[in-house]
Amino acid sequence: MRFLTAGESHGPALVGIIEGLPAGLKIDIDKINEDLTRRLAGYGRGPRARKIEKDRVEILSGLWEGKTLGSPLAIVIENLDYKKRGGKLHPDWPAPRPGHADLPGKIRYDFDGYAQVAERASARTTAMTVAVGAIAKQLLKQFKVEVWSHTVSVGLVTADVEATVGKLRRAAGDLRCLDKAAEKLMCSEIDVAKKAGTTLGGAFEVVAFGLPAGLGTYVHPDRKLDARIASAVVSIPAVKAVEFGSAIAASICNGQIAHDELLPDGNRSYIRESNIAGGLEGGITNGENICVTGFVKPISTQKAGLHSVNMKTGKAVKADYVRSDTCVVPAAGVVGEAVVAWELATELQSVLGDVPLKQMKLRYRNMVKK
Ligand code: EPS
Repeated sequence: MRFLTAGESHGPALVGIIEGLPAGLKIDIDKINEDLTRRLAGYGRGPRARKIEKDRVEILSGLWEGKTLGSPLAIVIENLDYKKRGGKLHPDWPAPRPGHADLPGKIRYDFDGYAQVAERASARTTAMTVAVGAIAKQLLKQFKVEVWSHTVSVGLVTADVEATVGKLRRAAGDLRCLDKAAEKLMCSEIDVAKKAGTTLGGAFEVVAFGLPAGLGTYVHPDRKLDARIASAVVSIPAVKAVEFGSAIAASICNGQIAHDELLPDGNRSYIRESNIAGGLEGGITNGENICVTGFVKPISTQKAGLHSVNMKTGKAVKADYVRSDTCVVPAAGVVGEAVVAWELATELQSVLGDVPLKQMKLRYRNMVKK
């Protein structure tokens, strides 16, 4: 399976093509739209996500009576902001925003402005990532695999939670944080940051439940499932670091307490009482939940502005501001679910083969029996 997306932030639409989905998968459009709505939500989102965009997918090909044909799925999400502005190009600005792709992007593509960079470098494009991931989730659901996320921290406030599938399915609220006392504090921190004209980062955790042991491989670096998931999570705009399980804490422990030891289960097999590795050992699933945390920097567009240079006059200025979000951590978590789901679904298909869903399920039954 593979996918491509296209579309600019202020263009008419975002477009996606998924190629290689198995035939016979019933696609629930409402479920895709639910994820799109979850991505637009969250305390600290800016005026465009809150008031202008109402993301909905239209699927133009690849379906027959709601089920996949095995042919490419063409997906469209309209940018309502485009209509609102009458299709006018977004005006350019003279001083690049430090932290954004503005400056390196202009150098890379030899543009004469920054708007041309920001159109595609915008996190707006993650709406299509979420639509593609929502379809991957529907494929995984056929194998009883579920992928969810929650907000772990915003600024200095960290949640104290154990994320279970039941809790995560129901995770709602302003920031999709499972620790409601921490969520309240996070919202206050966002208010303070907004008032100061600045932004806040944080962390989200994505958890995949129900995966069998043995997916992925150690035989080549680019095929290691942890490496692929890490790459996918870091591809999300503003995500600058990734952690599997409790890797950061483990890095300061000695080897006696940094691993998930095996205990006999009384049935010639084993159990584990911890998941420090986050469900992956040697680039292969070990049967525990996959737990991956994405660390989000505070977004660079901010009202108070950062020191920059007006490249037309050479003068010191503050970077321009039009509108933006104050905090995007919960939205990034929904994108995290999408990219993790995609990696897991493609891995599962590569193991089970490019066959219709019915056959995939038969093969899966044999695989998990062993
Ligand atoms: C974004 C800048 C803002 C955000 C946008 C991401 O858009 P604009 O420049 O039009 O104000 O609103 O996020 C979304 C619209 C979205 O759907 O997530 C950026 O520069 O990344």
